[in-house]
Amino acid sequence: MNSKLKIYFAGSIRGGRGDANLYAQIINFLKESGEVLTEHISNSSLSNQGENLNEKFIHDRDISWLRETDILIAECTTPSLGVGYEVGRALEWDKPMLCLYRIKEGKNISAMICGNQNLNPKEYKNLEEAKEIITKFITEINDKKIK
Ligand code: 6IA
Repeated sequence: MNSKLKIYFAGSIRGGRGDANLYAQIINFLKESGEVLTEHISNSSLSNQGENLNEKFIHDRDISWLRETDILIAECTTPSLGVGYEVGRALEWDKPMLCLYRIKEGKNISAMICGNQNLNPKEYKNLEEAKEIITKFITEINDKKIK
């Protein structure tokens, strides 16, 4: 029997919370396909200062989730050092990943993300399009798991 797909969703916290609602919608959609380890990223009460948790605790917990996850889905429109770091670590560990981004005034996706095909960078315009891209990606992952 297949175990539930573990999904690490990465999105900006201290980099800015402008897309927090969108993260929530993406996470809700991802929950139909597996277990989202990082559900707190959509928490609307999480400001760009975050929770008052011990920072080492947050780092170590997130890295251990990243280590155990089956896939990483990063929303990269709002530039975030943390998201960039997670993408880099996940790449080293050969985690299948999808880096979603929108072209938005005032936000320019880094060439270090959209210039590396191994990160699977995908531009999208709206939630519906993001869902289509995610569905295609997760279907491919599940097909590989079955084979
Ligand atoms: O640099 P950023 O804060 O934008 O980095 C965001 C990314 O780092 C997310 O994808 C998270 O996985 C991770 N991350 C950063 N801060 C937190 C956090 N609380 N809780 C969980 N994951 C986090 C922030 C508390 C802190 C501000 C005291």
